[in-house]
Order: sequence, then C-alpha cells, then structure tokens
Amino acid sequence: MKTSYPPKNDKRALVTGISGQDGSYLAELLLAKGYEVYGMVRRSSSFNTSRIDHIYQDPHEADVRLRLVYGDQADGSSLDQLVKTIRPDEIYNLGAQSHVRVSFDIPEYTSEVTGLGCLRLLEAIRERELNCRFYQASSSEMYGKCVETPQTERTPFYPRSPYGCAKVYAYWITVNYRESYGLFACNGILFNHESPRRGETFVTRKITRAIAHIVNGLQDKLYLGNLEAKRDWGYAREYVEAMWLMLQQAKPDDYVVATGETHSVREFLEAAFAHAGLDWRKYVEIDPNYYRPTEVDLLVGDASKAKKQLGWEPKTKFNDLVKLMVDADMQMVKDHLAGKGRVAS
Ligand code: NAP
Ligand code: F7E
Repeated sequence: MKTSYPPKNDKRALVTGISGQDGSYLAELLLAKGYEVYGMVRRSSSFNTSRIDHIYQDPHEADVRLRLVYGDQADGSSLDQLVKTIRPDEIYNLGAQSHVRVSFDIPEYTSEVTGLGCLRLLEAIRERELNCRFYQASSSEMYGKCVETPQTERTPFYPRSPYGCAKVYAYWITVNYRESYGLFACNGILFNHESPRRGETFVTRKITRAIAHIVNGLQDKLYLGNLEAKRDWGYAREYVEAMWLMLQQAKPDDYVVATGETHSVREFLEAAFAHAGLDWRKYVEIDPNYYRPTEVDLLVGDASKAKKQLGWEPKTKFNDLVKLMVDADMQMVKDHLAGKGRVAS
C-alpha cells in the first residue's frame, strides 16, 4: 500500500521493540513528525508485526519512511551493525522480555535481553562515537516493594522480580554512560500504560478481551491471580509522547511518567465488566498459578517533573481507559466473527 507522510525532518530514529505496544505507537508518532524510522524486529516462526502492519511500507516504494531490520537484544553484533549502518540520531530502546510473571520462569533470559540488551546498545553508540540521543524504557517495577508513596525520580529502588532487577541494571548503566562518556541518555520511568494494543497476557487486556469473548459466547470463565494489587494505569498512546519529549530537551535527564492515580485489579474488573453490562463475580475465578513469588502491591507515580520540564500531562482517566479497551476488544471480536481483521487504534 502507498503511504504519504509529512515533509522529512532529516532525523533518523532506531526503535527496538517496534512490534510491541509502545513501539507501534511511537513509530506512528515519529512518522507523523517526519522521521525516517528503522524498527528492529526479531526473527519469529510466525508473523510478529500485526501492530505495525498498518504503517508498514514496501521497501521498494519511493520515499520509504519506515524500514524493518532484523536484530536481537541478546545479539550484540546485530545491535552494533545496526548502529553502525543506520547511524541514528535517536535510539528508543523499548525491546525487552517485558512480562513480570514470566521473568520468574526465564530469569536468565530476561536479564540478558532486558538488562544487558541496554548495555549492548550503549556500548555500540560509544564504540562508534555516535552523536546520538538514547532513550531507555525504564519501569515503575523498579520501585517494587516501595519505600515511599507516591514514587518520584528520587525514590530508591527495591525490585521484586527478575524483570525488575534487570530494569534496575539497565537504568543505572544508562545513567553511568551519561556520566562517564557524556552520552545524551535518558530514562523514562514509565508506570503501567495500557491500550487496545496491550499484550493479551497483561491483566488489563486479559480482562477486556475476555469480556468481549464472554459477550459473544466464546468463553465462559476468566481465571486471574491477585486482585488486590494496585497500579497507576495510563494510556500508552500518550506515554510515547513523553519518550519523544525527553530526547528533545537541552540536557539528558530521568523522568517519572504516570497518572498519579492508583486502582486495584478488582476495580479494573468491576469497571470493565460493568461497562459491558455484566457482573464480574459470575465469570471470574482465582487461579493461584497466576500469583507471583513476590508481588508489587501498590504503585502510584508523581509525574510533576515531567509536567514542569517536558510540559507532559496524562489526559485519559482510568474509567475512559477501561471503556476504550473494552470497546476496542468488542469491535475486534465482532470484526473477527465477520471475517474482517483490523488493527486496534
Ligand atoms: P511489549 O508489548 O511486550 O513489547 C516488547 C517488544 O520487545 C516487542 O517488540 C518484542 O518483540 C521485543 N522483544 C522481546 N524480546 C526481544 C529480543 N530478544 N530482541 C529484540 N526484541 C525483543 O512491551 P511494551 O508494553 O510495548 O513496553 C515497551 C518497553 O517499555 C519494554 O521495554 C517494557 O519493559 C517497558 N515498559 C513497559 C511498561 C508498560 O506498562 N507497558 C511500563 C514500563 C516500562 P516481539 O513482538 O517479537 O515479541
Ligand atoms: O500485572 C495482577 C498481577 O502483568 C498487573 C509490564 O508492562 O507494567 C507491567 O507489569 C497486576 C499484578 O503488569 C493476573 O499479579 C492478577 O499485580 O498486567 P500485569 P505488571 O506486572 O504490573 C510494568 C510497569 C512493566 O514495566 C511491565 O513490563 O495484576 N494479576 N491476575 C495478573 N496479572 C497478569 N498478567 N495475569 C493475571 O491473570
């Protein structure tokens, strides 16, 4: 399909994790700003680009703005080659094994990809003496067993999972390369952010997708773990704007990105089932397999620094996020049953 984009702005961005939730929204944002975008994908036995198929361009088109390139966070040589050949002005490191529960099952792999993957990119930038701005996708999971509430950029970390530990490593190595070598490297400490493109095994999407299946007679029960955990849930489309803003500042820095509100999984369930006119108690059962060896009980972020310095503020409130996710899953199931595929907005 032929696609037209706004005038080029002469900037090249490399996005790892482009096939993920955030990568797809960030790619849309960068393309709309006139960037040439290189998206790193890993080889898979089945297609793994459904979130970006709607912006994919045939590499033979004139004026190609989005190119997909192969690489892997575990393969330093591939990352180095990409940095060397593309010579990006900005790198957004979003690639990760990002599932907290799964990180207990594959801790070594998670550390390799989510932790060391960041170091490999920083080393490639340093070795190639590239004048490039770097964004690291840091996470509120680093606060884990929180030592203060709300969490700010100054709150000490206390990670509670192999994923959280890997993100703490990536956070500090990003700070270290900024301080040691003067790299323009930033950490965005993003609290949970969701959307219709959220992976199907994260709790919000698992719930909204199940509701659409239940309403359409495709599923009877929804099995969940801990309903009491509280999260600060925002809308992913808005959070990628904060990533971009961090790399446009005069100086590199670290920022919390959050809504400042916290809600339990139970509250999400209630709101989502109510929006579909259902009582969640009739459908939900607890399966202890979804419990984690160590849980993060409560997260709530203070994003005042991002507001003050980046001019960034969240717009979508909790109830609206719940509704937009339920509505999108309802529509997706409807389209699926009608034999039509569609990308979530
Ligand atoms: P996601 O949907 O799980 O996407 C992760 C991306 O990383 C996918 O494109 C995935 O590729 C890619 N990836 C996984 N393993 C890789 C490997 N070995 N080599 C190269 N790429 C690999 O995650 P997300 O929600 O968009 O989050 C983006 C980033 O922000 C992640 O680093 C995550 O840890 C972090 N983060 C997320 C949140 C949140 O609430 N969403 C909050 C804070 C931080 P496939 O598509 O092939 O699997
Ligand atoms: O769990 C509870 C679970 O997997 C949220 C990632 O993007 O955000 C995400 O990590 C809560 C936890 O997200 C189920 O125990 C109950 O307390 O949706 P989640 P997460 O662990 O907060 C952070 C910021 C990241 O950086 C991560 O990459 O929900 N929960 N029942 C469940 N969770 C799941 N997945 N499945 C359940 O059935």
